[in-house]
Amino acid sequence: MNPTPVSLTDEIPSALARQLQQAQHIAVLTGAGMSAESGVPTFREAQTGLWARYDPMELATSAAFERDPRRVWDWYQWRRELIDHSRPNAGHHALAALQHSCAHVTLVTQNVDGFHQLAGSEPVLELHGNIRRSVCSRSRREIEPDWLDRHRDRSPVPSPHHPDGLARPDVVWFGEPLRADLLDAAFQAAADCDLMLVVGTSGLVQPAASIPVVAVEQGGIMVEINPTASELTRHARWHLQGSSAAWLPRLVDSL
Ligand code: BV8
Repeated sequence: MNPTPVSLTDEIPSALARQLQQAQHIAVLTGAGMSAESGVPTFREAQTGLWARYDPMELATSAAFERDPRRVWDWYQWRRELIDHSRPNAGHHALAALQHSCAHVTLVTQNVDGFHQLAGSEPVLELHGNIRRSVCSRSRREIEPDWLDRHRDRSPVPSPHHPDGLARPDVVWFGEPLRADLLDAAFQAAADCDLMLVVGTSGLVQPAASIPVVAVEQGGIMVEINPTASELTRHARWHLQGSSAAWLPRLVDSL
């Protein structure tokens, strides 16, 4: 399929507006591009500062954590700091408004920053976890923030739940399985929806990137929001070229 490109200076095509208005079940998959305008670098943009020389794909693995827990823990502390000083943007707020105004919206995210919830979205299927939570590296039991506070001058931080455990972020690292219940719910939404919004993702990371393909294979219409083409663009009926913070408020206002 060759998607119809729509630029921010174009009117929203009437056929697209109609498909949005008539959709009974809208599924949404968001990626790191969703938070770009909140000042959080996407996964594939060069990292800034002291982390510029590290590849996130290398650091976001259990092997990296076993090899050098201090470096991986410090990287996540740096990202948490960045996220704590950032806020959800107009795109996050538009999706929250969509979820509250439309009967059936399933929001699935690959992001770990919690911005969808901060903007008021609920429920959010966080396929890759949430960087704001920490768990024991051995038992995977959640570690309370006050324990981390009491040990904030240590890196790595010992776990209170296991003598050999360390605190690790509650995220899914490369090579780790996603929570089956969340993944099943995401694929079920793709199988049921009549329209799937795919926002700010390169479509490179699996199995998340297969979710929109299921939607299209069952007859759903895929609408992509991304300034550039991605691995998923070829499945899209419409490619809204531009940022999510600009496009999402426009789309939601048109409903
Ligand atoms: C697993 C948490 C199995 C950590 C992340 C096939 C099937 C299954 C697995 C695989 C497979 N093929 C390969 C694999 C392995 C691997 C994988 O996908 N590798 C890829 C890279 C080749 N997958 C896994 O390892 C997964 N695990 O399947 O396990 C298993 C089963 C049983 C037992 C054991 C194992 C786990 C994947 C999850 C990894 N964790 N995050 C952390 O964050 O630290 S993924 C990470 O990348 C982030 O969550 C991020 O969201 C995600 C995806 O990237 P994107 O969101 O797309 O971001 P990206 O930077 O790539 O792109 C940004 C886009 O935004 C761009 O297109 C850009 O144009 C656009 N953009 C920029 N600005 C804007 C914008 N868009 C809109 N507005 C803007 N302003």
